[in-house]
Amino acid sequence: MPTALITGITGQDGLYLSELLLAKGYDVHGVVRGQNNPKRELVRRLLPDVRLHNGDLTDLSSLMRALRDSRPDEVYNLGAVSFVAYSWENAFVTSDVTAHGVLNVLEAVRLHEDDAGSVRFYQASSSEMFGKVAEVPQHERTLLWPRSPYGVSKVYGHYMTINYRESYGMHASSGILFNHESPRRGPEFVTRKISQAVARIKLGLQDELVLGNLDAQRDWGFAGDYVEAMWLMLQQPVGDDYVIATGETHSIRDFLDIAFAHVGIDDWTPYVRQDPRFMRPAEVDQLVGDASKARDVLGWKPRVSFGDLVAMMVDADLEATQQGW
Ligand code: NAP
Ligand code: G4F
Repeated sequence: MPTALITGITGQDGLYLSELLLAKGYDVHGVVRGQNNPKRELVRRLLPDVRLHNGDLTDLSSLMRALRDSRPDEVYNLGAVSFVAYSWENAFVTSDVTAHGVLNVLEAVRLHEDDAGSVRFYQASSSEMFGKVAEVPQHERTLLWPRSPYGVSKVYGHYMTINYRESYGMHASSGILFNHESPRRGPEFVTRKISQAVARIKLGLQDELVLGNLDAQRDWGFAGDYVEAMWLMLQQPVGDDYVIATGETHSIRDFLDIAFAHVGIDDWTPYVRQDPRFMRPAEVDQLVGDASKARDVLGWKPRVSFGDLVAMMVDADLEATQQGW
């Protein structure tokens, strides 16, 4: 039975990846931070077969201990301060976790490998690294021009992963994932903020949705499809970098159109107000990825369309709101 260790197991992708690996027969271990993290119970409830280890990306020895105790064949580094807006106000914490945390995991794997042999490593890189995009669509060799402390931190982790591959011959892969969403998406991200609000407006519990920039465009896919690409990368003979995206881009307005129409509201303008509070110091205006390398080498392609993703999220929030979850 192969063994996997996942940082960020309590997050959206950590939960989907755990389910995928358990279904494939893996022994799944996860790193959970904090002395009283409420998400620990969530993982225990949803995934009773996963084994949890205390650890923090900023604490090298805790990661070494998690590796020693789990003895993984594959390590997926999904942990991060992942909210771009938050990263301007907490740039040092973001750098500690999202940048230097990657170095800590790579070091822990390298030192562990000296004793235990080869371990395959996955780094959660991001389309946010493309920032002020140099070309459309973006691919693996597109210039990186990050526009936030989060984006800069991801560039550090990305190049550090490549550096460990080249310096130590490590089987290290970097997935440059474009935005991916699901009913498990954190409520701070725009898609979930919209799907929750649409459900509440439909049910008469809310009458206004306050947003920032409605014109930014994102290449949005379904998280369940994207974790499959992570696994596929680690099944290849050598580590490499892959863009994972749908190849379609949509604005926040497009998302609003479909989400409101799904509950029978054709004109959302009376419900939506823009507030400078939600505008960013620097914006990433348009992201759209070219995932042809992943299609050709990994045989990966997205399954869930943009329209189906929006509908899935709104339906899940309607049910959750009605059930009082
Ligand atoms: P998420 O839901 O925000 O999950 C982030 C995870 O990181 C959580 O489990 C969180 O734990 C953990 N974490 C935060 N600080 C930590 C620390 N100091 N030590 C250990 N763990 C820590 O993010 P996601 O959407 O699943 O994304 C997974 C990864 O992919 C992240 O690295 C993200 O930056 C990257 N990414 C995401 C997307 C996307 O569209 N979703 C696109 C590209 C790249 P707590 O629960 O304790 O907070
Ligand atoms: O949903 P967002 O916060 O996601 P963002 O910034 O694209 O970052 C996500 O995707 C990255 C991949 O490219 C990941 F690496 C990262 O970890 C995260 O998962 O914002 C999307 C867009 C932005 O242009 C933002 O300005 O929506 C715009 N927006 C407009 N109003 C808003 C809001 N975003 C949020 N969060 N809240 C608003 O009220």
